[in-house]
Amino acid sequence: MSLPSDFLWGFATASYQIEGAAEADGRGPSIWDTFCAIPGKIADGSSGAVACDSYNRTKEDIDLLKSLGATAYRFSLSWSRIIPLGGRNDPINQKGLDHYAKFVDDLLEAGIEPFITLFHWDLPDGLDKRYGGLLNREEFPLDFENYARVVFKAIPKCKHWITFNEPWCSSILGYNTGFFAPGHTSDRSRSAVGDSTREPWIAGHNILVAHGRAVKAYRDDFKPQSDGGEIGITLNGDATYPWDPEDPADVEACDRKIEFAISWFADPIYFGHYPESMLKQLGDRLPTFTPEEVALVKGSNDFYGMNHYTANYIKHKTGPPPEDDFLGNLETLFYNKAGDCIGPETQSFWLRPHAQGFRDLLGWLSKRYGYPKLYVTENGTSLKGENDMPLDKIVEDDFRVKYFNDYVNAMAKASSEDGVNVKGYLAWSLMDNFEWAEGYETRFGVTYVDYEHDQKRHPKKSAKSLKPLFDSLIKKD
Ligand code: GBH
Repeated sequence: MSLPSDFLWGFATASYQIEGAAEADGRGPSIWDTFCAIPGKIADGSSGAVACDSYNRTKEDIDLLKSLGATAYRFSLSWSRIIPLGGRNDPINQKGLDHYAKFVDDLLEAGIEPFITLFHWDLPDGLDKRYGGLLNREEFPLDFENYARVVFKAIPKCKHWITFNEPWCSSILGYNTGFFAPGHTSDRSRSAVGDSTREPWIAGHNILVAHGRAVKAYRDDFKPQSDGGEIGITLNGDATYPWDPEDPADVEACDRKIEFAISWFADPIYFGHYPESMLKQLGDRLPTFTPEEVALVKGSNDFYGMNHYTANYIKHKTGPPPEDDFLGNLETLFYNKAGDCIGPETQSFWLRPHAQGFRDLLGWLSKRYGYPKLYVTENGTSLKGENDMPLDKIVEDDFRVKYFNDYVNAMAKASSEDGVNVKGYLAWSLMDNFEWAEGYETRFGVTYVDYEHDQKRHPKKSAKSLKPLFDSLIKKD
């Protein structure tokens, strides 16, 4: 069991979750600044206004990465730091751009490969207000392409680009359940605007086209001079097992669940069309690709970015699904028919460790999409009750150590025994941070951040567990 000699590993974060400095150096607001200001949207009433203050602590963060032995770091850019109003005719904020260019220089100087995510959910609020943000089929892809070009030009030394993080979340949580910014939903007790039956599928479609435009721009005008630069999208998805393995309808629902989560985006990217199961259930609520859009989207991944955390048992539902269903007419469960539990509880209601699922899903994806080059761009866990423990207990996070150990070993088996072409792994997350609608109550970091005491960082046991693990698995040439 091993990983290839050129395998990169490290940690991941996202701009709104760690940077803070919300008004520094000319940054404009994002939809998350606006969303957090609405009472009731964030569990602890907090926001990313200060977060881990990483905007002002780049040296400290790079020193931390170095001390943990990381060879790669994935972070995202705040679009509204670079173009405060967001659009292609709006002014560029040179200070914001310089900040990220310097950060990349400093990472490279420290021997750490940067992986930049262009969009980790923090859309400039100006674009949401101006034309409905992700819902605008004409404007949004053009503005995203422009933003991407500005960044490609300013940061030529970065060789690994991720266009969008988890478009499923932006679409479903942003426009169906309304749990995430901008909070649209059909539920009028929670939002004055939204159509859960249509908007998520429109947002998803426009993200795909925007991704395609940015990839074309990179390949046409930047990749040739980049000495091996590459670009792809990051998709999230959980592993699935039938609730009743004897029931063919449950077995089929397992694939359908992954299709509604992952293939919604990956099928257009690899095959040029939406999955049959989605067309069947959603009909004309799923937008149709124009030939120009297909040309942009099909074949637009240099690598597949995989975010993965957990697994579910899947039970099919009978009868027609409600119009706002986004799972594929099925239930996701933690217990199967025989009463087996998928994994232990964590602080996140949706997350139960089940490492075999990682290996199985790596295999499923590789088979469906022709064994593409793949980076695991996020994997990690929260820990039940961690936030309420004393610091000396928090830093002894054996549960997280075991999670990483089991998941990384499962990945190494997929690599050496199942033909999976995985070339990198970024643990979520370098440090505790703003966990979106859950605020600061749920911690995913390998480093404890003391929000009461000047955001001081305390590495946990898990932080130091990854280097020996990868040292033992990566082949030496
Ligand atoms: C990642 O998403 C994010 O990229 C990262 O920013 C975040 O901090 C990290 O997870 C930890 O949460 O029952 O409808 O509310 C992980 C994938 C998909 C997990 C949506 C939570 C909630 C589904 N996420 N899921 S719902």
